[in-house]
Amino acid sequence: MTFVVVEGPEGAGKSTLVRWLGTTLRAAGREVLTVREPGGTPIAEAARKLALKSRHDRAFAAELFLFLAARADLVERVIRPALADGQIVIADRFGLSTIAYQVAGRGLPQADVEAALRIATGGLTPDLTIVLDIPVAVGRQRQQVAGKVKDRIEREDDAFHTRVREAYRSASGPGIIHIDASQSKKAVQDTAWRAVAATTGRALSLRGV
Ligand code: T5A
Repeated sequence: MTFVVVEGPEGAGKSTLVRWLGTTLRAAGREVLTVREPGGTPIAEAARKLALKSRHDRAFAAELFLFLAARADLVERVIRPALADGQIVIADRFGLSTIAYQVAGRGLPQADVEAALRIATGGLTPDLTIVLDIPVAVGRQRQQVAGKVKDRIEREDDAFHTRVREAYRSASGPGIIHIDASQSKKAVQDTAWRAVAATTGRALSLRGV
């Protein structure tokens, strides 16, 4: 069981990389589950709609708990069972998104958010977190070219998204790697693949497989 998370600002190429890793690992004979946050269960999809699409103004703490409600349901009902079943789980966003957007972006207190995060995840942490870095303007342009309709958070100004980007750039800790996502898709995939192969290989050998 290996838990891989792909993180980064808007338009960095997370979904593209998650799809590619899933396809490539399956082709290599691995059982893989890909998920995207927020979402992946009926409750999490409902929370996603409220967090990103609702026209109603909300307290920033209310927004935080919508993302955490989505995560709690996804972790308990989908991610943990898949990991227990021996699958590789690849998530498009996880806890670092909450630190980047709700702490750095919205200004909520980090220690309190981290405590709430632990409740939502039951302490589950990724084996590998791949942080894609992209300048705000380049990410926005990629989304525009892809025809993406802006959600509530994407409509925030450049100062907000610059704080988010800087939070990602300063993220460090066990299993966190950074990739310059302004490179070609192939260059990003090659670097990510080396990290995933090293992580899944280590996890497998630890289990004596
Ligand atoms: N949020 C989420 C919080 O505030 N707190 C939280 O705790 C969580 C979990 C989710 C929103 O919720 C917020 C953050 C977000 O605002 P979303 O709709 O799921 O929103 O959207 P994003 O995660 O932001 O995903 P995007 O689709 O905007 O960006 P991606 O997934 O990073 O980019 P992707 O892969 O769709 O690629 C965009 C375009 O770029 C191209 C792709 O082909 C595509 O056209 N591309 C590249 N082009 C050139 N070179 C490369 N290397 C490329 N890689 C991809």
